[in-house]
Amino acid sequence: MSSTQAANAQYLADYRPYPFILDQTVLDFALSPDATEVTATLSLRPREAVEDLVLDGGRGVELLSLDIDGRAPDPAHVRRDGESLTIAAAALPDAPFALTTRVRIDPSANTAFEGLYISGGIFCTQCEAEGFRHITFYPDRPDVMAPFRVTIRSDKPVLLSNGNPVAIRDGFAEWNDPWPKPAYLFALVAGDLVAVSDRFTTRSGRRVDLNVWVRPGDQDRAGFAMQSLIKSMRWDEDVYGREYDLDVFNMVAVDDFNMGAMENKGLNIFNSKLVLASPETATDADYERIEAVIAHEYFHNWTGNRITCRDWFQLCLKEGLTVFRDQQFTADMRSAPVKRIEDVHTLRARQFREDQGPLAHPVRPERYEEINNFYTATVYEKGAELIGMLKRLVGDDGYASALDLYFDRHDGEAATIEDWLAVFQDATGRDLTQFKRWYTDAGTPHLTMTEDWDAGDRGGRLTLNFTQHTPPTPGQDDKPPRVIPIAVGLIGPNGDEVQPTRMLEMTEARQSFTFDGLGARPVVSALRGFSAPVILDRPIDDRNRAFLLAHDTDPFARWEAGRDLAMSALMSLAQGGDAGADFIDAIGRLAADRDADPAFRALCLMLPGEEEIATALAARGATPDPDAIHAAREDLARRVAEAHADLLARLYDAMEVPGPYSPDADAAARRSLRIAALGLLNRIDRGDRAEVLFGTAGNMTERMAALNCLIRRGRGQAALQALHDRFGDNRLVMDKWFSVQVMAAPPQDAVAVATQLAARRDFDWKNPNRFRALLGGLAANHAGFHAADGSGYDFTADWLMKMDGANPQIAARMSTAFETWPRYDKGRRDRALSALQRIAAMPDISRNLREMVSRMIA
Ligand code: 0A1
Ligand code: ZN
Repeated sequence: MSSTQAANAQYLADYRPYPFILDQTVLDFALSPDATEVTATLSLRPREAVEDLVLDGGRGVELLSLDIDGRAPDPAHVRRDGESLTIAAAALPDAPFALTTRVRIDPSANTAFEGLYISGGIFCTQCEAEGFRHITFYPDRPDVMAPFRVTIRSDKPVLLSNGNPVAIRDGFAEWNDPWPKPAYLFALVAGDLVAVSDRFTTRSGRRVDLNVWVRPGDQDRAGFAMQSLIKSMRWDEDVYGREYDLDVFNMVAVDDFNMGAMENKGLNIFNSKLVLASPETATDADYERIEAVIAHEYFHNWTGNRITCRDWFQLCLKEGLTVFRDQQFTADMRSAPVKRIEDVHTLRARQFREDQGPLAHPVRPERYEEINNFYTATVYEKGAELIGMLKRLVGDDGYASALDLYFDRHDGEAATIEDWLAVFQDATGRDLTQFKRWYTDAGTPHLTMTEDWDAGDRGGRLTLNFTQHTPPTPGQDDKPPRVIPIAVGLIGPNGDEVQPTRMLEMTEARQSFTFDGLGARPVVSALRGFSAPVILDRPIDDRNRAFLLAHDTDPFARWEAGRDLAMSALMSLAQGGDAGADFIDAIGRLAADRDADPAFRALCLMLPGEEEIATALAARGATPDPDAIHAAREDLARRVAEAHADLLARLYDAMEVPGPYSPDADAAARRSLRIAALGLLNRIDRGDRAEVLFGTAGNMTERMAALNCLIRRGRGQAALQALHDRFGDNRLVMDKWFSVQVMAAPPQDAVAVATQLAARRDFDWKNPNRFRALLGGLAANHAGFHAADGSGYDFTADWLMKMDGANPQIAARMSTAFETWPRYDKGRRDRALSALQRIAAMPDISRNLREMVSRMIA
């Protein structure tokens, strides 16, 4: 790494409080698309002795005037570079003072969607993590918090900011946010918008006006978002005792947004795909995600806004906890076991994958160059797993009292992971020194379990022997043992549970646990509920896996047994062997089990994805062959379909949901089982069922499932045309139209399909959703992206380079398509590396993309 790169790095160890206290922020915006003027008055006072005052401020911020207590300082005391503005201590009073700056910015030129920009004619902002510095000069760091007063002048009809409205009239609005907040939670929206409105009364009787703001014409797709908000508000009161704290809560949907959504205080801004939904345009998965993300952003009001992060190294403090809370919420709204399985599935697909390669980092990183590169599965999803583990270790009551203490002790503060753990220690008396390693040490622990059975000892004694080992990750070679909660149950030979779930606490590198008085040897159900984010290796044969799939009382462990069976069949097929009959038999019995939740059966029927298989192979030290994996998976799916053709056909018919569409969990569960059956039958019915379904489906869930099947059978053209004819002017549906074609294309055609789509006029690549639809679609086509000739790598690299000039955040995020490159064969590795080197050599590469690529090729 060159010294210039190292000079850009930020280190946790370097933290120092800001030398000034900010008592109040007053902002005035005179909006104009290419020349917006921002006047900022900051009431500051020195924390101790007066030092130079350093304000963050990007290149696009043009300073028009600056004064201190109404007077311009000597210009010799004001220094500007590309990233900041410094006022020498000599120009500052040793007492409270007001600093006023006037700046000009150009929102219309902002294609990075960071700071103030325009999306479809709507002025909007995105300030996390460091976007505010593109709006004005400011101490843009989360531990500098202040109440905000904001005035907006604009001819747009709706003018919004954080907090409560003070005055709204034609061309003018004033907003007051009394809750001190860091700049990253600032927001402003100005546009031609209409609201779906409702009202909520908090349990202490505060009346809150709720608005979901959308473009005129989109109101009929905003009702579900409003209902999700109301459910979230009630749930946070019921479960965490947290009430909302302003008179209004506004949500806005915009089409151009780098991420999913943003928790700005009292003014959440959403990617429109996470607000707008109708049965005609959104799938069941979209509905579930909308409900979860709205909850997530709302929950941030307490975990993120009222208590924020001291610095960006502590990002997991708000994100891990808020993801955990939104997972709990979804579990309560829908099916808890199904939600747990889905979450583990996502964790493995995204976080285990990240942990396995060059981008692995701790849940709390200690160094970064560009913080936007750390909004990762590790910080979010693994961060949530750590909260779940803590809860398991201290129990539900311990968790509840720790959370109460957290809110009491840190309300209004910018906190750290040390503060978070101290709260648990103080509330429960438990020493969490070893647990902290989960935050500081990267990598997925590998856990092995062996069994010793002694029929003669103590009425039948079972000993479980565990070892833990975490492979090295970049910059961290040695990993001391962590505390691992391992939930274990035992199932007797007749299928009855002889030992209900017991939480074993492993703290050593190797450790054994015994169970006595068992009579006959039981089958061990281990890591129930996925009690820790580890990879468990145990010698178990397919017969016992099938036994667990049939009898385990823990739904996660049951699903996992089926997963293991499928993996074992796939590994065997991928290596030229045969598929074990156990999997095919067991899966048939489960599919036919009318007592089981249809959503659970659907999850069991879905074979592991190609990426997941590759990750599992790599974790075992093998080199995944994308083509062989693709072939093995197709082969197994066809065998399952052939073996269970009648059963699947019956399920497909029986799971039809009569009546008008409803996105509720039960209806969605039936559709998911129906679609899982369709996906398998599609292998043997030439796509005939899919064709009928596409023509008759009254909702987007079944329509997209059918389209996917048709493309896989090479007969998608007419359906694609029909979808385009009907929904060509709906951006969200067209995003699906782009992605499904690349994702479902036969691997050998994927790059050609992507190339052809990228040449279309409606491939509006600067729109993050459209770009992700196409490039993300290709990355999701495992064997297509990893085409042996390197064409997937080259296509992706070309587009990342182009995108980097417009929107570095999106380019950097999409570059993670390459994060697994070191695990493939030499030919692929060489081609991926040369694509990455080509990117690295780009003359004006952004800090975002440069950091990602240099970590990947380090
Ligand atoms: N805090 C938001 C996610 C978010 C992060 C960064 C953004 O811009 C770079 C935008 C949104 C959340 O967790 O929902
Ligand atoms: Zn969040």
